[in-house]
Amino acid sequence: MPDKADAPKATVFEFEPSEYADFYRENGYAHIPGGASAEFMRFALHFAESKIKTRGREELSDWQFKDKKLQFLMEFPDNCDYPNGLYRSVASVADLDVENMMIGERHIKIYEGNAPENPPPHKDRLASEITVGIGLKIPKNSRIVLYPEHELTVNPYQSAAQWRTSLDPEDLPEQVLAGVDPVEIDMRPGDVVMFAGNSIYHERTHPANAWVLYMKFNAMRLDPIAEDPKTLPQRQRSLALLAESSDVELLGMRVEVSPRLEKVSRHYTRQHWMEVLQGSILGEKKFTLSETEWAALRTLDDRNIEMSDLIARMGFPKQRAVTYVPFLRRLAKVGAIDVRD
Ligand SMILES: O=C(O)CCC(=O)C(=O)O
Ligand SMILES: [Fe+2]
Repeated sequence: MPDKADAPKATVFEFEPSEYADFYRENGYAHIPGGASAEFMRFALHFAESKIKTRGREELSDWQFKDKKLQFLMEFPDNCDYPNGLYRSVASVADLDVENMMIGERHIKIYEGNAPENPPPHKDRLASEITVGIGLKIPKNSRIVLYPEHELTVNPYQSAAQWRTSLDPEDLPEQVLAGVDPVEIDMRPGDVVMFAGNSIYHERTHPANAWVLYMKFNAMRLDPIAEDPKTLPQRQRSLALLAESSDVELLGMRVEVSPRLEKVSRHYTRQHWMEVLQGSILGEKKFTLSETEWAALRTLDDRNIEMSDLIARMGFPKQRAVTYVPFLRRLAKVGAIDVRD
C-alpha cells in the first residue's frame, strides 16, 4: 500500500472497472460515458492547446503528422494515478494480468479540417491489445466505428500500415467488411472507449477537427516505441546490473525479452544463401544474433525467469550454467533482453 503522503491526489478515470468487465468480455469493447475525471479533462485539454500553440508544423517529425492528423505524446500531471491506476482499471475491465501491463502508446490526436470522412478501418499495432480512447473535442456527427465480430485476426506487426500492406487486395477491410454493419459509438468529450485494437477493425468517421487522447495497453510486455514510463529506466537498470554483477550473481537474476525488441528477422544473403539473423529495436542499429542467442529469445518467449532457469530450459548442463552467462550478457548489452532485479 502506498504511503498516505504519496497517495495519488487525482485519478484519470472515474468509473468502477468491474461494472464494465462482463460487457467487455461478451462484446470486445466498452463505452463508459463520463469515464474520465473532470480534473483530468481540464488538464488534457489545456495540455493539447498549449502543445498546438507552442509547436509549429515544421518541427514535427513524421509520426507526428500523418494521415491528416497531428499527434503529440501525452504527458500526465505528477499528482495523478498514471500509470499504475490506469494499468489497474484497464486490466480489470479487460481481465488482464495487472503485473504485466504496459502502456505502449499515449498520443493526443488532432484531426485536420480536411481529414477524409470515411477512411477504411484499420487494426492497431500488436502492442495495442487494449486501445483506450478519451474524447476531448468531438464534432457532432463524428463516430467511432467498430467491427467486434468479424475478421478478428490479431495484427502481429508493429503498425497499422504493415498489417494493411500484408493483405492481398481481396482481403482488404473494405472488401471483407462490405455489407457488415459496424457498431457505432458516439464518444462524447469525457467518455472513455476501450476495445481490442490489435484485432478489431475500427476507424473514426467524419473526424475533421476531432481531438482525442488514445492510450494503448497490453499485458504482453510490449513497448516498441518506448512510451511506457518504466521502459527506459528498466533498460538503464539492466545495463547497471550487468556492469556491477559477477556471472554467478547474474545467474540468480531475472531476465525478460526487452519490451522494445520489435522483431527478429532471418534472411538469406546472395553469398550462397548464407543465413543471417538480425534483431531490431526502433531508432537503434540492428544487431546480428547467433542461433544460440535466438534460441534463448524463443525459450524466454514472454516469460520473466531467472537466468539459471533459462539456461536449464535451453538444455545446457546445470553444473556448467555459469559458463553460459557471457552470451546472455551480450544479448542484454545489445538490448534484446533486460536483466531485472
Ligand atoms: O479517433 C479515433 O477515435 C480513433 C483513433 C485510432 O483508431 C487510433 O488512435 O488508433
Ligand atoms: Fe486505431
